[in-house]
Amino acid sequence: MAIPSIDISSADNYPKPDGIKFGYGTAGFRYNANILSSTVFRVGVLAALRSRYLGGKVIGVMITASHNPPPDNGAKIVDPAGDMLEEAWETYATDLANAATSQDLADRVNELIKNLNIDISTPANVIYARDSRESGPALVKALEAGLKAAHDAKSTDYGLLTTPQLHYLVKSLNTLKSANSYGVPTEEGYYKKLANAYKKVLSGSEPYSITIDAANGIGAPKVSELVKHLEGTIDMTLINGKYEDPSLLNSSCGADYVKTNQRLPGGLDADVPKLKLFCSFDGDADRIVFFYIDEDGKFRLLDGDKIATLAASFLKDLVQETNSGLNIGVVQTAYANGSSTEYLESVLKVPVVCTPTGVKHLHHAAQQFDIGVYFEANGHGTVLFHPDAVAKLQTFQVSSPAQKAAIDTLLALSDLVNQTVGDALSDLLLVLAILTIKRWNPADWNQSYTDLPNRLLKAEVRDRTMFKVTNAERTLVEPPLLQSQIDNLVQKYSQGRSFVRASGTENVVRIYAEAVTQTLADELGVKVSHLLEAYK
Ligand code: 16G
Ligand code: ZN
Repeated sequence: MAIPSIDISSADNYPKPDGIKFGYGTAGFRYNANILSSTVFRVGVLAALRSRYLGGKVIGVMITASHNPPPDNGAKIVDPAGDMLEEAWETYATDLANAATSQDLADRVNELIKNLNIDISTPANVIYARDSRESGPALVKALEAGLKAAHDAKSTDYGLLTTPQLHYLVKSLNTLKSANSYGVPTEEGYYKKLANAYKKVLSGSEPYSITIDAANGIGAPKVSELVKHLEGTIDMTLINGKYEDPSLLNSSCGADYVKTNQRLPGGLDADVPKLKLFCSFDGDADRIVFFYIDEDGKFRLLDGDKIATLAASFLKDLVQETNSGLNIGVVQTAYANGSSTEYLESVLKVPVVCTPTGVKHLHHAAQQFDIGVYFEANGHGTVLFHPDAVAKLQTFQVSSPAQKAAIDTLLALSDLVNQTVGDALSDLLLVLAILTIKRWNPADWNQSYTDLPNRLLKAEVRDRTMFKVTNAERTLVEPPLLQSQIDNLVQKYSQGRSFVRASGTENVVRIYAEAVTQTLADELGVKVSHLLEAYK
């Protein structure tokens, strides 16, 4: 008789709610926490299978709903290299989550084992952590039950972490004792790696002063810990740091609030000093945006596009000094402001690739360069240093002190910047390092290019799956004719650009419009959204 793949009796404790179809989307599963326990149990089962399928490599599971409101939660699986779950397995995750009964679940699991030829006697190894949400501990119990039901997978609970810290641990554990070991696989190891790299890049500089809005999330205690390791090399003030009160999470604060509303987060004094740098994390600290008040008292956002251009221009200069011939590219999505793309291509002369929305797409495209900078406008992103490029720099024959200094800085940056996923803490240090070296205040940073006015709208439609896109989401192929109607509108606007795509996280279609003035961008956006009324 075949060995039963999972212990059905414990699956019975986590029945799937009726009438809901779960989907593993760009950011894993994300729903109201009340309906999530069956799904998280099954994530445990799948993570154990994934680990066995990969010969016992360490797989991560993060319990978080990022910038969503406090009642939500979610789960995402981290692959051995610290990147996102392989796409084919997203389908398996969705399939298991939707099994109606425990028996149905066991059948689907058996089928997977058979189809993928998984040896279930291979020991599985899964690590997990959660953000600061109230529902976290109960969902961790469901996850542990799923891991146990899947033939007692070996597992380690890392408690409260930011999402990128868990990614770091997964990669570090899987590269332990190898020639290219990523880091010491502990939370302490993470802080030390970042702090040492920062100190190397910035020896002897004055500490840069910044106020951090931590969205009342897990980023608050973690950035405070990081700052301790930085030993006075940054001058940080923390606001919205009440992570112990989960009802405050992302409430009128955090990266999503600041980016969407283009305004200061709550929790600041009325009198905000001008030209002082601020930043906001999201709820699990994998996303960051910066901002400041300019000399005229106006709020100015420095979003993912501004981070990408700052990093690309700095890295390009450094690479030139090394004379190493390494190439640099930038990866953006259709939401990147047209001015940023223009600046990268025409002024910096850096190649730009556009991919569909979602970190995994940008990440894969960035891996094609020696140094790949990727950022979504919303502040998700990082800089990837290709392992061959790092090896080349490490063994490079230097001929001048300037060249050596540039190589040392690049190598330190490859340690400073999280190589697994966008990381608010690591991106924060990257930006501060560049601003310190350039002696720039936020206005100096902002003046590289001026954003084109833009407008983001959403529309409810009867079925968002009918909106099919191509060309990295910039062109609709279905419904027929809609794209040519949009094109007809766009050509009437100076510097006009607009596209429509179905959201991956909400039941809506998003409309983006850009034009030479705010009035025109608004008008174009509204006109395009009128076109969508036919699909209500
Ligand atoms: C998810 C993605 C984020 C993307 C957003 C788009 C990850 C980790 N997160 O949150 O990168 O910007 O979805 O949302 O990939 P939308 O599909 O609703 O526009
Ligand atoms: Zn996040």
